[in-house]
Amino acid sequence: MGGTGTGKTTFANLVGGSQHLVGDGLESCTTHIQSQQFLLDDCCVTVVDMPGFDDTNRSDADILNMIADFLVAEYRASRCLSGIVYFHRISDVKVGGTSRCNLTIFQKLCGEEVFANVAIVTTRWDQEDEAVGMARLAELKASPRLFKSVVAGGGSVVRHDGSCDSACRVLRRLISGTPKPLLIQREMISEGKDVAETTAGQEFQHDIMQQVERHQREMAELLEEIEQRLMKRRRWGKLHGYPGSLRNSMSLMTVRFQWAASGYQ
Ligand SMILES: Nc1nc2c(ncn2[C@@H]2O[C@H](COP(=O)(O)OP(=O)(O)O)[C@@H](O)[C@H]2O)c(=O)[nH]1
Ligand SMILES: [Mg+2]
Repeated sequence: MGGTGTGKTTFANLVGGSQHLVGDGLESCTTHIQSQQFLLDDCCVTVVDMPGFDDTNRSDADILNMIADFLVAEYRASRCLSGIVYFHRISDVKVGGTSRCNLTIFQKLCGEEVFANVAIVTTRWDQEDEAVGMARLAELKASPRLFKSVVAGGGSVVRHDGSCDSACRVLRRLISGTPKPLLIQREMISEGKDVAETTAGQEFQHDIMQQVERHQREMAELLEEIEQRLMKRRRWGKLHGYPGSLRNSMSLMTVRFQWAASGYQ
């Protein structure tokens, strides 16, 4: 799992030897969950490649539903994941809202009990100065809002140099662990929750509502500024009806935005 363009499919192709499309352009390219099986040290391994949450063509809600459906079907078939790999580009200068949100939902999807089976794989070391990359890695590991809880829960943060050896090292460590159900699997199957009621689903809705509130605040500020500028104008008489209609269309936009956001509930 991980954001779009972090190198998930490249990694899966490298270890599994398949030719799934990697995204060379600006748009996301993995639209469905794709898996492949291969032998690693005489052990039959299945790698599952997920689309990223910040997909170009599908909403985050669609992606979360898709991942949840897959995990539920696996758990019903008595299969648990031995390991979960989260990809992150070390070359990212900042960890913006989208990356942070991806990581939080990932953590809520897994649950702390499974962190020991998590490997956070950092990619694109070839595009970063060694010292800068190492300093950034240390910061990511120490930051409570980023990798710290996974590390504290026994997960590893590894550096992937793009080689098959490096990718196989990640997998060897994970397949030696004990497969455990993820939090979302326990919540949906043992507790009978709907995806929106799970910890990951709740986090997701919380993020959406925060975005709605931020947009509402920005719109209110913009409206205030427009109204003040209009008030200053001498031609006020001519424009008399304008602020009211502007306010109406902004209210309508807010309602539409909330309606779109509530589509997930
Ligand atoms: N320079 C560099 N490019 C990479 C690395 N890993 C992946 N890529 C490139 O990043 C792009 C997106 O990779 P992809 O595997 O499709 O990412 P996904 O969206 O996470 O599946 C492709 O052009 C890859 O060749 C890496 O370690 N270094
Ligand atoms: Mg992909």
